[in-house]
Amino acid sequence: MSVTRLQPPIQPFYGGRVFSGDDEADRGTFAFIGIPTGSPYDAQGVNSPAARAPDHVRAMSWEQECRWEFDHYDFDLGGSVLPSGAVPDVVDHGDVLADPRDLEGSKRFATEVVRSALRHGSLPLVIGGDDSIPPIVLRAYEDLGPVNVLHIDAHIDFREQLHGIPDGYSSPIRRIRDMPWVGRIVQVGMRGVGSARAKELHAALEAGNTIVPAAKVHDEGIGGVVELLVDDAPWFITIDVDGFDPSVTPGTGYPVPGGLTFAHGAALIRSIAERGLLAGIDVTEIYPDNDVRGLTALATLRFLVHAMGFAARGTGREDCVLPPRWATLAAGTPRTVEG
Ligand SMILES: [Mn+2]
Repeated sequence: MSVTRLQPPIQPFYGGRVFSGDDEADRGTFAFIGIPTGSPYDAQGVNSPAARAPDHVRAMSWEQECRWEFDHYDFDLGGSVLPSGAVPDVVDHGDVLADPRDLEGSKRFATEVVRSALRHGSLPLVIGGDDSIPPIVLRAYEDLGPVNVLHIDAHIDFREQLHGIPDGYSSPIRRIRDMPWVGRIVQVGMRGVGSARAKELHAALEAGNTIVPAAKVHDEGIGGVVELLVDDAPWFITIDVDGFDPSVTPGTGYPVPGGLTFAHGAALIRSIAERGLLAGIDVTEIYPDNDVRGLTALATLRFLVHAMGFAARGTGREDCVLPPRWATLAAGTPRTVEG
């Protein structure tokens, strides 16, 4: 019998509600989900340094944003988090605590948690865990597709397998590429030793992925990448924090100099969300023990705030910010805005 379970949060993200299991009560606009364990390469990886990331981000949300002053002017958003000044309706589902004796079952459970959030009409905001969790998350979109994927990372993560394991943190984009409901994949931020040999790079290009090295963004600006995101099917954004410069996100396992800036990341999130096309977002490879003054949690928090704020502006709704074509597919009828 599996002991996989949801561990309720002590400090729910952004001062939100704790997932209750009651269908009506759990219909939040935003669903915060911690997935500390994915597909580890060894026993230590079950409880990797990144496993403590969800609480690290939750704590930063209380320190920075949860002073019950949600009507403050946010210069990044051009207003309060939600245009009305209302408090964002966040349901924190807690963390999926894996059963080390049944990792496959734990992964299926984690996918089910994301699927349930989508069925409740909520936009998933997922924190890993190491970079093996994106395929676990994307599997929840099977019935909703097509969905495009924007991948921000120093590494292309396109290994067919490593140590005999096909879905570890070196392979998430390969596994996502296998999913028939995934459309375009744009990968941004690659540099250094990109977690791949030349043959993996060629495989990713042959599979149709677009790869934009970090140096190209520094040379030519982020505008060229924004133009690659023209496809109007919804986009899921998967972030390995090592895609950003270590000065932005120092708390990670594999820092690489020359990464994307905070402004680059913000521009990418905004371009998708303000068109009403944000399908969800995950952030992986946050190592709280390596963090410096919480900067990594802070950058992550701000990216999530941008995602919430621009998704609300992009869809014109504050109660259900899923891409409009999906909002009606979610179970039940999206609640109407009051007042
Ligand atoms: Mn990486």
